[in-house]
Amino acid sequence: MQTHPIVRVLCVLLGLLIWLGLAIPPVMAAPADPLKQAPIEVTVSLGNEANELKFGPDYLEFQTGKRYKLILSNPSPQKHYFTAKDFADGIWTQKVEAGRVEVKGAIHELELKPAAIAEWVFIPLKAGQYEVRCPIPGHTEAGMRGKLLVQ
Ligand SMILES: [Cu+2]
Repeated sequence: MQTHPIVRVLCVLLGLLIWLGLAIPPVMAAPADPLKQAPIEVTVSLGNEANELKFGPDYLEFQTGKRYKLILSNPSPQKHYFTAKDFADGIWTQKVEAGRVEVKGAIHELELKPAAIAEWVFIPLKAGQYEVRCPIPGHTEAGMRGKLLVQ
């Protein structure tokens, strides 16, 4: 008994549709995991070799949802702080790495002794304009302050 030509055509079309369905990857890809984003590196120095009381640079911009690695260094001959409490309240800190130590959890303030380097990895969550300063007596007043803008 012969199969009707229409049936054969329909079978070929059905096979083609099934094959296409398997061959086409899902259109909706999962959103990128922010934790898997390569961090955007931002470097700030606390003071400088000439012992000037300032941050370099003293203005930084961030975007919510992006992953950052803020590299803090102190090239000056005295200790300094990076104090940005409101900024720190609006970010999610993944970790702070300094030397062979990694600290996890909320961080509000870092103290860097001369020649120290610390890396702060975080994702900004809340837009706003924040202040960073060094609260050692006289330092903020002398110019050790900066602005942090989160867009
Ligand atoms: Cu200072």
